[in-house]
Amino acid sequence: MSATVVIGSQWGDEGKGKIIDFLGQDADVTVRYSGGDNAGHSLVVNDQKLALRLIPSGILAPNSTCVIGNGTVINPQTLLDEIKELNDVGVNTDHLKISDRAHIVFPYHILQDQQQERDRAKNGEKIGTTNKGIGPAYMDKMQRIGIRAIDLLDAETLKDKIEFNLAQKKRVLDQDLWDELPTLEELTKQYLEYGETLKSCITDTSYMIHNKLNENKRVLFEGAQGTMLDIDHGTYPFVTSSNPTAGGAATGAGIGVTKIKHVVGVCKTYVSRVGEGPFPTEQINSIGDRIRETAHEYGTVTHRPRRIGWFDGVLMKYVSEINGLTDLVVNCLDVLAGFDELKVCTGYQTDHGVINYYPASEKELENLTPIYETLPGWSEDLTQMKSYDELPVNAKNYLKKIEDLTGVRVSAFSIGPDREQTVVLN
Ligand code: 2SA
Ligand code: MG
Repeated sequence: MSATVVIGSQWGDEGKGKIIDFLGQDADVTVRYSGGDNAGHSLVVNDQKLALRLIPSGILAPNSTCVIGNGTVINPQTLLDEIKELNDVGVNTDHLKISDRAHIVFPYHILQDQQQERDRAKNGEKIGTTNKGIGPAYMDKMQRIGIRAIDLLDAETLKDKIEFNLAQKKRVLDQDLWDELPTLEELTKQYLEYGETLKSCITDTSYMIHNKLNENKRVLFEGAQGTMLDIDHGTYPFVTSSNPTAGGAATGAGIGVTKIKHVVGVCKTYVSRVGEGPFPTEQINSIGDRIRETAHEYGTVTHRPRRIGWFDGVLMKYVSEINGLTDLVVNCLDVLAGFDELKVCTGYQTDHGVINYYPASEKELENLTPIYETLPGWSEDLTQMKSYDELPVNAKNYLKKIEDLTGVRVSAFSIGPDREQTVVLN
């Protein structure tokens, strides 16, 4: 019996998809447990680039079972588009299962997302959401008015629930947004059709995962987004509305925390963030621009340019504790080649002294100054290297520094986007 959780240890886009793809080769079950189509895992397989939003990357392993767990919010149209996209390139999706308890995203959630961003913009406090209706879908879940996958299979229940929800939404949407909504009849018809199409995948996935664990199968939980976007532990309110952290795997898939044996944190050698919110080590200068262009740091889903900053040891220590990391995978070591000097943040200077924890206060986060340690860079191209031993000494030292700052063992690093460009350390 072994369950591993892979989580993003920054603000998303750490390259989790690649590592999950790598680990997923051995997994019997792969599970998404949080978020919705605001996530985006890009994978390169046989020179083919695939962008998955809802479906676990493990879908590519033909013998695994793929689960979209109860902790997610599912936009059925996105899911069906994704299934088609995979089928079109010859990937079989028959092994995909959706939790009957997962919540469903409706068009009014997307409009409500727009409404909230519009309202917040008036105070200059936009979150910069992905505009997929994620926050409002989770709001409805918490408000106990959400519509779950199981409801798509019962016409009467579905219609009643949509009717109730439309009455609620009428109170919160501006007229122009309300006018964009389909009618009760149109929505019911459309979502019943989704239910009909997805019927064979909708099941009690928690029960399924339990059975697999009891059969000693290997289960891999695929984190979406990143720890710093967690609703509880991230840079609130500039966060997403779910728990991408490791604990979210237990609630978002319906398994006991004692089943989780390994928690793998994925990070980059630098930090990136999309959307608004605090980012202590951000580099709005030629350093940030250079890394963004070298590493093509643009969003998979929204194509927004990502904000870039130096590696933040304070943040990463916090992240390793919040998740109980057992391993760290460091991506994008190749990207830093050619810098004379590299900086890593080792503490925060505040007006009440130096701190080495991640503060909750938005004001404190805005006003602090990172304290950097400077390390010598390397000029060698790392992309073709096959082992740790081949690395230039300064690259080795950089990895060692990451281990020292986080207190977590680096068990693999990557030097490019391909599956072969991952080096596992023993
Ligand atoms: P939302 O739409 O309510 O979840 O947005 C709230 C904030 O969370 C940020 N956010 C993300 N940031 C980075 N990556 C995300 N997802 C993809 C990924 C993105 C991609 O997992 O790789 O590659 O295009 C993601 N999802 C949400 C968002 O920017 C807001 O700051
Ligand atoms: Mg991404």
